[in-house]
Amino acid sequence: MSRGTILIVDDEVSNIEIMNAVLEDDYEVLFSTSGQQALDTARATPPDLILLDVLMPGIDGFEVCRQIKDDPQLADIPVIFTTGLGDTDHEMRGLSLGAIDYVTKPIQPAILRARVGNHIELKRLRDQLASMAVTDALTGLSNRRQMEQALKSEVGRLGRTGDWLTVIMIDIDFFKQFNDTYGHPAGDRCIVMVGAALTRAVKRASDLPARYGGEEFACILPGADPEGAALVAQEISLHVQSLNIPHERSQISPFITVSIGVASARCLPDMTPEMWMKEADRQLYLSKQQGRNRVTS
Ligand code: GH3
Ligand code: MG
Ligand code: MG
Ligand code: MG
Repeated sequence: MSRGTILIVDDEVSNIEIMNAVLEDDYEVLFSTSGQQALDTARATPPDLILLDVLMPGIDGFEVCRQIKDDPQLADIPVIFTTGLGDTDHEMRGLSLGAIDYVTKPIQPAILRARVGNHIELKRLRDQLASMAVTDALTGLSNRRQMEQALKSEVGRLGRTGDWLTVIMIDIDFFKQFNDTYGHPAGDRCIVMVGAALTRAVKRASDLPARYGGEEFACILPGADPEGAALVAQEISLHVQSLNIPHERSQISPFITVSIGVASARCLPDMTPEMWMKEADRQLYLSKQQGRNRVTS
């Protein structure tokens, strides 16, 4: 497990030295001696926690905190103010800006260590929860929630530029018979392998393979035109077949196969995520109807 990174921001080097001595054994420590430098460092190397001095020449700590909380890339990083301004008004102001805690100088090493430890642990749990909320536990792929969120944002983005978008739906053929023949745990292993094959078949960093539910998968390919989409869909089909997972009760092949539906078009401003899903699903239904183990677009 990574140790966690802490950014210490203070215009007085002696303060940085005191805090660094408390934290360096347990964390990676980064330093900034001005507000602007702190913002630059945080954007370049987002830390897990920021210890932020209030009184600094140039941009003060309150303003740095405001800018951090305004920046979607940084807003989740916990900020602890470290300051000699121990009065209630200043503490209230810091907390109302979104800081998670307030530590007064002179620094008490044990208190600083404990508070930082608590907040780092909370941040770790929060990150873990956020990642679990968008990940399918069985396959490690994005889950339906993440996929729908990504589709919504792509439909909005590409709807403005009129660029190509492709949505692919994938469903394992005769999977009920597979479970009945080989058992549910083998069914689970089959789903994991198909998910991995799907991941290998998509090429671009912006492509999003996901487990949509049960034995159904989906793939969003931003920018992929019908020709490119058909190639990826064929790749998926071939990758799954070459897993050579025996399926003696499949009516169409001795091995596991998938049926695929492809919706690929220029994204227009009045299109909705639901329209894209419906079209991909309709094409998938046609693949099933026409005999399975095929791609329809
Ligand atoms: P078709 O070719 O028409 O798709 O037939 P099918 O049998 O695959 O379709 P159906 O939707 O009737 O069955 C899907 C099966 O997938 C039923 C369900 O028990 C199984 N299934 C869904 N989720 C899981 C899972 O997480 N693990 C396992 N092992 N099986 C699952
Ligand atoms: Mg200062
Ligand atoms: Mg199904
Ligand atoms: Mg099926």
